[in-house]
Amino acid sequence: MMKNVYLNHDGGVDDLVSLFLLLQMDDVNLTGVGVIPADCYLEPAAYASRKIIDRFGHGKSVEVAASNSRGVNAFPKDWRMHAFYVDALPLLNEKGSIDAPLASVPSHEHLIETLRKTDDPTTLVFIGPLTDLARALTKAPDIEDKIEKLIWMGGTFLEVGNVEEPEHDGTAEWNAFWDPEAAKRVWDSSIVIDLVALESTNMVPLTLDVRQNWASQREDLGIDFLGQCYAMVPPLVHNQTNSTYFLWDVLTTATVGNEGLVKKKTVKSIVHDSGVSQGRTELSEDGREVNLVYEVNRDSFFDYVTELSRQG
Ligand code: AGV
Ligand code: CA
Repeated sequence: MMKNVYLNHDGGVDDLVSLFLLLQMDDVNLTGVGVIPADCYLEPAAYASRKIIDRFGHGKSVEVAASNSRGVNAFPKDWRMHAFYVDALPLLNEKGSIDAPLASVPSHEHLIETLRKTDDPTTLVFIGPLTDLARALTKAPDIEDKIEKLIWMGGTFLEVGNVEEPEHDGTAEWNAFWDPEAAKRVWDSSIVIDLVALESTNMVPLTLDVRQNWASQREDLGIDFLGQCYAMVPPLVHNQTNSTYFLWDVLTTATVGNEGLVKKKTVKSIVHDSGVSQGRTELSEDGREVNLVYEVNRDSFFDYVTELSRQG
């Protein structure tokens, strides 16, 4: 059966690779894409998205909508630059023109319109902050009924998150930290949430053997695309640093096509929306239910991503 999927991403290397992967899944009907300028700059991220749809979308027509949302806590500029590098890849610019349409409305409105006009419910895949979803829910509460579930890359219940910023205690994950109030708004809804948190994404760092595997298969156009993208970001070599890259969003997207790669359990949680722990997701009996993805079969995951990418 075909699954309706709407993607909202924030233009990182793993966000753009996630878009590429969704376009390779036979049983996914990608109904639209929203781009939010959180861990990216908007213009190159929207261009790169449209070029990926043109080059790797197998003729599908998918509209891309740019967000006008603003965050609370800005991402480091160095990370936000990555979208410029992907957008400039010769592999995406051979044609010299862009066909995939840009929506005429901002992405939270595009989300509302797309959910309303799609007959069956839609699975939301959010691999950046939840701002556009929070705004859409507040503007059009009726869309909750059209949402099958939300799969979100965000949050963690580990003691240490991945935010290292002044005036913060380090307990949050970045997508929650960028707009903690948006996460809280979504927590307050009755949408079913699958949380691909740092518990599982910490198990899939970018390592040199992963890069080498893709390099040695670069005669395949899709695998070359993976290799080119992951050449732009720092791998885990000796020690983990604040910049070390993981396949956060790619793991999230892979669960759409292959649920068997991960283990999930239901927990109850709240979100801190202000103060030194803002963006922290915390286990609490007073909180709402989320399905926490806490473990991944690493080897099967990388095999799945590589085979899905193969253009043949
Ligand atoms: O917290 C993970 C999220 C994912 O959606 N992003 C990157 C992924 O797209 C933010 C982030 C955390 N650490 C980073 C990030 C790093 N070292 N480099 C770039 N982005
Ligand atoms: Ca992201």
